[in-house]
Amino acid sequence: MKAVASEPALARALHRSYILRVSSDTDSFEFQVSEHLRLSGVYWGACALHLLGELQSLDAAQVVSFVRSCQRGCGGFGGNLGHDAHMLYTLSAVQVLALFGALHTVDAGRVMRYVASLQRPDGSFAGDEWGEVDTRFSYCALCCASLLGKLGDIDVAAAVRYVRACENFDGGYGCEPGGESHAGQVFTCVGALAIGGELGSVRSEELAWWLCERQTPGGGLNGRPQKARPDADVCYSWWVLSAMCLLRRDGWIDGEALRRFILSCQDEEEGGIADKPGDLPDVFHTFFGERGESIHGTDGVPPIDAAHAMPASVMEQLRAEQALEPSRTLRGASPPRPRRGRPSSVPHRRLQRARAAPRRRQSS
Ligand code: GRG
Repeated sequence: MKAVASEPALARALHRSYILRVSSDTDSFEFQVSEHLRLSGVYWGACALHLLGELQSLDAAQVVSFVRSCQRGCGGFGGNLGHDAHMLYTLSAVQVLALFGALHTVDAGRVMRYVASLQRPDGSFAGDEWGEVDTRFSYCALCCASLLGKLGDIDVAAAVRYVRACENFDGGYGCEPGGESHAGQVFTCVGALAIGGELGSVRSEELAWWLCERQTPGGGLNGRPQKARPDADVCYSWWVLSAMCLLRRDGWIDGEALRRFILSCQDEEEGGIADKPGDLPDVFHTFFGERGESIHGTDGVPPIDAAHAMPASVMEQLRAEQALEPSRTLRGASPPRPRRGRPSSVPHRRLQRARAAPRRRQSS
């Protein structure tokens, strides 16, 4: 009888061991070269373990204490002990504390004073005191404020106006007004608009077309048009899909082909997920690969809040706690939960036919 090849599946136990191994092997090359972004590494690793139902494998008290020691006098957090504060690591710190149910251990008002100090008159945010401006930092500011239940501490209307000014003719978004559309920036802008309560201002159809055209013949996703092949990278499973989820159009891509691509990037002997098939795995791509699985509801990975990039269960708990606080200033409800499956109005086959047909582009 012919042997039936076993279906590929997420190697959950191997990924758990991989994350724990690379987090504790402090002498490794990878650990040494990621010193400057340790706090984000902790977020990727802890969140990946949470999605595997294995957060308890980490020593919560040790992680929370490390995060708190990265806080600087200004209220923001650096990427590691003694490093300068930056918006990127301030968000990672807040996310890790939320994952461990330890947000109450920091003074939220102090963190928000740092975040608010980086908002400029045009509504944009700088990443740190040196002034680089990018829509990534707008997202970090809005996400931090939302997780801390303190959206009222920043000028949300101005922040949203700035993000909207970064929209391009193709429906995508860049890192500043006029900047090239890129899937990473699309995530930050759509996430920022969702948190700011202005998701309705997105040209959803145009943007969803641009996003679903990021799927390559191998099933993976790339970050922008006109890339040389092979250009798909596992991290775009998150940047693209989360934006599509928020727009409720995640069914416009072929989820099964994407799943096959993500699984083909797994190291099936040592664990971990790489950016592309055959490359060495790392924690960043392990985290984003799992998230792609989460959005499609496959391999038992639980749902994720696409706007806050946090497990949905953690967000539910946080919102329940904040609802009890009289000072809560969050405007409106949480953004829509990620949808599972494809919307019936645009079945995948119809989309493929539509892709093959010529279509009119909106001019700038
Ligand atoms: C909490 C999930 C989360 C994020 C925090 C930092 C941040 C907010 C978002 C970053 C969004 C972003 C810009 C992602 C893109 C990352 C990436 C793979 C960049 C590579 O850029 P290129 O130009 O890659 O080298 P391509 O693939 O376009 O050639």
